[in-house]
Amino acid sequence: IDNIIPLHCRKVWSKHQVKKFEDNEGFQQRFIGHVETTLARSLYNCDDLAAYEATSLSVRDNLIINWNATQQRITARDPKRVYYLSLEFLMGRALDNALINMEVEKPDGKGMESSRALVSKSLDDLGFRLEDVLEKEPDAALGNGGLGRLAACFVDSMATQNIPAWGYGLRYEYGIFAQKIIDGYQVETPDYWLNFGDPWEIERNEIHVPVTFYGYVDRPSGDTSTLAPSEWIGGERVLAVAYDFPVPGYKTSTVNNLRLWKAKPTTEFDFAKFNSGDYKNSVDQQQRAESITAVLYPNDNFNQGKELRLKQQYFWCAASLHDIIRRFKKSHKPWSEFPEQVAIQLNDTHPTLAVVELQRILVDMEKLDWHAAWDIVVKTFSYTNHTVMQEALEKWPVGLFGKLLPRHLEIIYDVNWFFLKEVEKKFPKDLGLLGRVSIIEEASPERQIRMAFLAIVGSHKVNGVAELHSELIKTTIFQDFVKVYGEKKFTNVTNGITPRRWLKQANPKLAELIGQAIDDPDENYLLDMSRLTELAKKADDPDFQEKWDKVKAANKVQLADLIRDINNGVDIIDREHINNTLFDIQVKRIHEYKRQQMNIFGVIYRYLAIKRLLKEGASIKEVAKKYPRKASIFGGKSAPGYYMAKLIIKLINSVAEVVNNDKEIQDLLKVVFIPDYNVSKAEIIIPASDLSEHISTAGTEASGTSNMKFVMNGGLIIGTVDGANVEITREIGEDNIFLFGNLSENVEELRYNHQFHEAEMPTELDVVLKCIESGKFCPDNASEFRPLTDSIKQHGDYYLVSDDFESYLATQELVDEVYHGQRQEWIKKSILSVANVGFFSSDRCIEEYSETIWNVEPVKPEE
Ligand code: GL2
Repeated sequence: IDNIIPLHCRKVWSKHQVKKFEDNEGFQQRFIGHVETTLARSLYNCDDLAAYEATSLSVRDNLIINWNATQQRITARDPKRVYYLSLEFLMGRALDNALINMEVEKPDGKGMESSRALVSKSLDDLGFRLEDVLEKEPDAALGNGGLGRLAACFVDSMATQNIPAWGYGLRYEYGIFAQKIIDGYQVETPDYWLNFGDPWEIERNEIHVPVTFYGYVDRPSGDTSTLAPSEWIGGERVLAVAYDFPVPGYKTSTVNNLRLWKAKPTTEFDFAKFNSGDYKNSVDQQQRAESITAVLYPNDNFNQGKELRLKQQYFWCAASLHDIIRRFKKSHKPWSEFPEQVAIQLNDTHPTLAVVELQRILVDMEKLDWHAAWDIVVKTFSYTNHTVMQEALEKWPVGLFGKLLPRHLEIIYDVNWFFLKEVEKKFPKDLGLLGRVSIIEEASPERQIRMAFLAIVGSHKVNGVAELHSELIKTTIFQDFVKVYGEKKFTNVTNGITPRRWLKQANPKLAELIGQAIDDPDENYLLDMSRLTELAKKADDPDFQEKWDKVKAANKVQLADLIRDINNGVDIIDREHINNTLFDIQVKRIHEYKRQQMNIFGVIYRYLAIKRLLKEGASIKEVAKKYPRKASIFGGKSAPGYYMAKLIIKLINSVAEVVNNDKEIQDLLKVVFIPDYNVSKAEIIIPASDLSEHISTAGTEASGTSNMKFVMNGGLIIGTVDGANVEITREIGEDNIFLFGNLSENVEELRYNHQFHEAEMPTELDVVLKCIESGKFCPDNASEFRPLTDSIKQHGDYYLVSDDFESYLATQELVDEVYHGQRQEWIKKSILSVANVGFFSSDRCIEEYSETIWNVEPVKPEE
């Protein structure tokens, strides 16, 4: 640089170097500057939305300064970098998170503190309330659920730990749909989150990558072997344009980058079409480019197999790899060192095409020998599996695939051929095995590409996301691969969550109380959550218990406010008894395997039991002894095409209608469905829970991450022995969790039995199902919920509701006893749970990935 830019120019530049704001004055100058110039507004028409934008732009300025420094530092040191490829990043809101993570100097000059107080005070002086300003930010909801939120937690932790890491994804114009509930039914409306623009994104029109689809393959050398360098003559070209989102770490000046791609038409114009008079069509075709990144597919744990989805995947992989390689080439190192410079993590199989694309680039463009290239590929990639459910595993019909990506299909066939040769060498004549592990499935009516198998073959490590799940993949879906590769290729990294968002941001009162209790008012423990164990000493202290309980009560009031708002200003939960009402919450995607149906059946059972006691002449007080106050709170979206899940939502709302309007039961039971569950609602809901439900059929939920969030906020769990519940139990102790139900090793047999024997209904469930079938909750259409009851009675009860229902109810009774009968015990359990939740910080995950999979080290800012 010194040689290129003359000294006098450098002097002028450095004289005017942009500085970060560090005090109220500095912030206010920035803020007003952005209002008056960037937004072209004035004091007189600056509303909360404009204030949100100006605040974000001002904070972003500071982040960009740190971002530049971080990127320069990394370029100078040129360490190994991590690239986290995820089709989903469920980021939620950015401003509050940035305020918490970004530090400014303390007013007394003695050290640093979070910038939140400074900005709050500055806004106050300018006539705005930070709370109102924060509320103006729409959620960046570019994900479906746990998988996308995990990616968001991971980028936070990577920045916090100064890992040189970038996230790569897609900039969907429409995130996950907004859910409305109309007459009890889910109605989807588009989430055009970019309506007012997004102050957090930096559009980089200068960074654009051409991406090709369709066309045919040519081998200019005349060599007919598909292993020879080939030329792919594409039929359609679009441009990938980069949009960057700064990702600030906590208590560090490191700011990493999340790069999302948007599809745009190329400026090339189809003159042939134009000249033939087809101007309109030639423009239309260009326009279609933008549809690639228009919308996030709203399926969670389900593979739909649509061509546009495959297009999204290739578009994103091609653009990201191009970017990664461009950066690698700057250091002029030989290709053999690529895996020492680059680690690419595949978040599920969605980015598996990147494996094939890298092989294509190395062989076709860089002219490396096939095997040398493949060696580099495998050392570069690693793959995280997030599910064992068949319906979620990605497969592509070879016809569709070959049409869109003809050269990639050839490469996959060749990769498979060499892989199967290796297998055959190890296990001669085991034809069955060859068929079972082949990347190409000989299915009818058409062959399919098994993306998970391709990801395994193309990676050096494969990990599951919780211990139980990582064991299960080895004994079920990937069993044969363990035989081929040995155990060592398969490992576990149990999921985690960022305590900055899920404790500090969502529950500032609890974060503060913890800081006081463990003598850490600066909240450094958020960087080392093992320090929470010091809380255990206070678990029996009545004063501390009272403070703890007060925080919970205040959070419950906030949730009650939210519920009142969605109910047109009318309270559903009795305000006077909030601290005496057990908030029992299940919020997550609606899925049969997650068993919201079992939860609502339990609610119906309770309701009927209360009614029966009243009918038998018991007083409400007597009934309350057996069935004390409870609010059953639900939230979550169903995939738009998932009939059963939508019916579950309707049932919950129909039950709510009956129960909440039944004067006779006098508020002993309330049922609430919170529409449009998203990250910012989660930040209000989770801190308010007494109990949360994680009740999937054993062996189906790979990990779950909301279970960790609830525990971190002092809620207790009722759950099955599934996913991360197992390790949560190990960490917090089995006395502090309410486990029930059959174990995963029994599931297969139970399912088998259901097929051949008349379903044996436990009496409790029988009563509930009969009540539903009677039309009690849908008098106008008595058979409405028949598919739900039939799936249990007639269709084999695949999710084993009938097998777990009795132990579920019994465990709920135990919950009531402890919550209402031994409140101090309850609070003690809550404190002890938080004391031992440290393991589930996503910082721990990133350390494990860095050490055991990526082999990367932090690049710390100079002190
Ligand atoms: C999921 C799993 O269902 C969930 O149990 C897990 O916690 C997350 C993150 O690992 O991944 N798999 C998946 O396909 N989705 C998930 O949320 N959508």
